[in-house]
Amino acid sequence: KSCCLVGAPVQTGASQPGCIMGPAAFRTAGLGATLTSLGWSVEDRGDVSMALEDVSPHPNAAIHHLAETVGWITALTKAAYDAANACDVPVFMGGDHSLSAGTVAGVAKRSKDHERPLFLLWLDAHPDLHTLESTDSGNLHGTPVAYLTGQPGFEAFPGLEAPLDPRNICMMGLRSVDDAERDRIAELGIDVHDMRAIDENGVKAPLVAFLDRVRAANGDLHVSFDVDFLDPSIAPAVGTTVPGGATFREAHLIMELLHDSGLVTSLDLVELNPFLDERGRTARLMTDLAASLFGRRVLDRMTGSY
Ligand code: DIR
Ligand code: MN
Ligand code: MN
Ligand code: MN
Repeated sequence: KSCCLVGAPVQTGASQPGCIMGPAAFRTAGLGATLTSLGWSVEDRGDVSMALEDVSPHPNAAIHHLAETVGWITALTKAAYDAANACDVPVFMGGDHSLSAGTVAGVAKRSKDHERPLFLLWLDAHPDLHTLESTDSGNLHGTPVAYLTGQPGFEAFPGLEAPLDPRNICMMGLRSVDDAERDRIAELGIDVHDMRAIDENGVKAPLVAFLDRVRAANGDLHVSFDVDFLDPSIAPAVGTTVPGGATFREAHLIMELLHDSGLVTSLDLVELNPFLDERGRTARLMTDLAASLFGRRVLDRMTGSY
């Protein structure tokens, strides 16, 4: 089985700089060598680069870096489509979460070519469901899921060839949801497991139920993993920490169940800001979590601490 690494050094969707260093931190943490050691054939396709798009300013004055974000989404849609055609499982190393508007659009186009429905597992403290009208922060990393499900108000973004069915999305880990996003979750019928639900039910039952749906539909599965899904005590290198996140064991169990399912066809690792960290701790944790998704088992795991 083959996987390819694609760097997406995007930081214009976030409020503070640093995610530009994410792909370099994943490479420094040895993501490629780790996946090779697990028996995968790995190709590092380098970093995608962005060309500024000519977009007019949006009436919502809070929005910043719209032209850059549209440029990234355009470039990443194409890069993700090409990567999904070049290897079994592309891994997109971010970069802030605005990049997923491009990576998911690109892999969705490939799923459409193969007449397979695309499912999306969104591991995040936030639902990232703002439209350009509803965002108060103006940080475009808060918008990809609204764009990908074809919500109105994204005229400035590239036209979507294959919008996602909101019923094919499962979100886990939510604990910071804005009012407009809360309304949209209800309206779209997205399958949401917030931290309260995880506290009560654990991660296994809801994840297995979702994976059963993916399998029954013969679907492709994209996993979008925001560092802030994790508790800040184990993953401090992210610009938007929210207390009460997933534990080390919950996160590894999710990755192990995903591996066992054999269903994952693409992965984003996003929002890593190595500037906020010490000694690459969070990059190394994210790399180990990716290793579990690619087949490392508990009895093979390295000893040591973060
Ligand atoms: C907030 C935070 N909902 C916003 N979103 C973040 O700015 O729209 N997403 N941090 O990852
Ligand atoms: Mn996010
Ligand atoms: Mn988040
Ligand atoms: Mn569910």
